[in-house]
Amino acid sequence: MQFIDLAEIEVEGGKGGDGIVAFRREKYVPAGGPAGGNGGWGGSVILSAAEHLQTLLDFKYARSFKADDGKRGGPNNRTGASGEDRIIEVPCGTVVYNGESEELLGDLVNPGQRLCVAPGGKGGLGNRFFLSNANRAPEYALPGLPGEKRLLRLELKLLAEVGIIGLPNAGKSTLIAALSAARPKIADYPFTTLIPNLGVVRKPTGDGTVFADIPGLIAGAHAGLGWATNFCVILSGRACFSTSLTLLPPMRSPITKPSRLN
Ligand SMILES: Nc1nc2c(ncn2[C@@H]2O[C@H](COP(=O)(O)OP(=O)(O)OP(=O)(O)O)[C@@H](O)[C@H]2O)c(=O)[nH]1
Ligand SMILES: [Mg+2]
Repeated sequence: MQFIDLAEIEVEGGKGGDGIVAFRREKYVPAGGPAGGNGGWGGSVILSAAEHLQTLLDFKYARSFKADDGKRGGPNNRTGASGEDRIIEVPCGTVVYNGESEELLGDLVNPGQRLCVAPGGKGGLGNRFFLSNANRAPEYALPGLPGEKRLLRLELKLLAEVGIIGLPNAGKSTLIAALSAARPKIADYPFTTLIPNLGVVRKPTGDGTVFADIPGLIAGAHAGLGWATNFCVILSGRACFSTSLTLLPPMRSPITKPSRLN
């Protein structure tokens, strides 16, 4: 069984700095010639795989990321400073797609692995660049180019063999806390769990089975209601599914016998 956490974000590289028009002005150097520097490169947006992240939840709130612009060129042929890169941390296992063309851009598997998703723009050329025999004093420079802008779709596959699904407040988190070392928040109100919690249930043989406590499902979840909508549940092969239901009156045990689905 795979739970796929999804997020869509917009990334934009920084604009390159503008080239400038300047001339060398020094004592005893008459007509010193053009000396306008080039603009610096715009910063890039870079995704970086981080071990401490487990989900794409952060991207539900922050969805737009832009790197710094490059600085303007300076006089005396000084090139402008490059813009700072914007590093965005994503969980290991995040697969990155272009949100418009659906093209696969990369798969961030190992901690520290990086992927440049929006390169910064090139800085514009200063007037020094245009010096030629035909034009000894060019009075023009080029503006910096814009950085690349992209819509990205991020997908994170969480692997679990057993999913605990049920109505909000049914006792799903209590069940995974009792079975495994996972310590999700448990409280007497619906939608306490907003993201799946994974827990490893040890078998007497020593090896473990990964359980996932899924946010409460409500009628209309397929149309975007509730919090479980971003975690598409894909059943593959012989996935085992245990259901927890709230029984009335509510003080009875909410756990029904696990059923097996193929
Ligand atoms: N009486 C009784 N109460 C229980 C049982 N299991 C859980 N509860 C209580 O039911 C409430 C909800 O439990 P949770 O484990 O947070 O429920 P949940 O299904 O994870 O809820 P959401 O994450 O909000 O969907 C808590 O107050 C629990 O203490 C049970 O077996 N019997
Ligand atoms: Mg819960």
